[in-house]
Amino acid sequence: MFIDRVVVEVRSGKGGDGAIAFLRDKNTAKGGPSGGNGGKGGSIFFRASNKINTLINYRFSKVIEAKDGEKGQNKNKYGKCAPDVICDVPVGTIIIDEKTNDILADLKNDSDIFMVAKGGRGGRGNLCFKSPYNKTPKIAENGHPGTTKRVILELKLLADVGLVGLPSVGKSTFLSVVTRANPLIGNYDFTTISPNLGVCYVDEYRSFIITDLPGLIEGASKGKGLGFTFLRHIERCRVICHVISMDGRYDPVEAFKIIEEELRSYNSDLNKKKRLILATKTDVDGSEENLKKLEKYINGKIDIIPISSVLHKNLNTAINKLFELVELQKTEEINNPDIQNTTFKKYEYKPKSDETFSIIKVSNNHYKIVGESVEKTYKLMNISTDEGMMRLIKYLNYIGVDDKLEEMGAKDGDLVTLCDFEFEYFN
Ligand SMILES: Nc1nc2c(ncn2[C@@H]2O[C@H](COP(=O)(O)OP(=O)(O)OP(=O)(O)O)[C@@H](O)[C@H]2O)c(=O)[nH]1
Ligand SMILES: [Mg+2]
Repeated sequence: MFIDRVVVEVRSGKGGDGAIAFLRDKNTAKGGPSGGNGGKGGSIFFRASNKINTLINYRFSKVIEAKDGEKGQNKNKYGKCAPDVICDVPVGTIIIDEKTNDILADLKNDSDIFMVAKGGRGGRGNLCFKSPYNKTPKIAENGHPGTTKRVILELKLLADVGLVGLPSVGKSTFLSVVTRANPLIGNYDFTTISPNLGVCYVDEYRSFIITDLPGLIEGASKGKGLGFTFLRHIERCRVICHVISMDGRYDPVEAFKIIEEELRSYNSDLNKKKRLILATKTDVDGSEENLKKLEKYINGKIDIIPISSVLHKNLNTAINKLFELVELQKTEEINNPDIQNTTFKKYEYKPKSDETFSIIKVSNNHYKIVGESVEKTYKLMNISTDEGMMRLIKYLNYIGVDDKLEEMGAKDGDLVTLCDFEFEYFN
């Protein structure tokens, strides 16, 4: 109905493994360690785009994968980083963690972007582990694994245009001729019992979404007929499109007044929405009179487009006009700061334990790890052996040192010290 919902699995890439290598050429027969770092795995992002309106593409590609980073090589050559994957979703998409039900991001504006799965960082090559204690380390880190998670993409506020009118005036028929929607159409009242949605293409690149709402009758705002449940959907539509039949069953001016009154009684804010009138069934005998009557009453205050869905008359004019109004409304939304307060829930750094360590920024490119617990653990490790060094690296990783350094803005190559041990930061 009004919620498009898909579940997708995202898998970011693993970081490339660091290399173990030693320089061996005719000038340096006994050269030192030269294993390069692995490349970063690709991350996955969701980006809001005004160019698309539905999540339909994600119904077919249920798994989104980024590539792994390449392995480090000898002569200190870094492995290549894998490209990030950016997936466009419609503006208004909410991203929810399937497991925890947490809202991870609410992409409200065009170009809002959210990293849903971070690529693993590359492992350090053995060159990084060279130290006075261990001049020829034969160790390298493996690349960090990527993240796999299942997320729900949910899109509310789908309809740009809501077709409103009395029953049997041709709302669903119009929807069916300007979109690929296949709503039930019938020569009896209340054929539509829940709204249908369709994407209306102005051309290859421009489109908007229309919904046919169940027919409204006098008293709908007080709960009469079917309309009440669906009146709230009109609140979410950008443009209200009155559908008034020229077939003479209802007086067109009365029909317009009834609908306006119901909208106003439901929520007076609906008055502010942009409107267009579609005068339908202009192929029926006597329709000219009704059209004239309506035009006289409206007196140019709202554009009236006479159409016939049966004869496909004037449909393009109606589509273009509706698109114009939707775009106008979107521009106003962009300029209105009230509508612009995008709230992101970002990845937050969560230390495994608060007391384990903290990091001090000593200078622009020097960070110091301090803390009773981390220093004590360090002293228990024998880093003159490859195994001991590896254990230390894994431990620092485990307690979240790398994440914290990243959060503090460390750059590749920055010096990080812990007591008398030093190493280079690498992300
Ligand atoms: N002659 C003529 N008949 C039309 C036209 N458009 C729709 N109809 C007919 O009008 C009747 C009602 O059409 P619907 O599209 O179901 O009307 P609706 O407004 O969606 O009705 P509810 O869902 O009941 O509110 C059907 O029999 C259609 O074939 C038109 O342009 N010309
Ligand atoms: Mg209908």
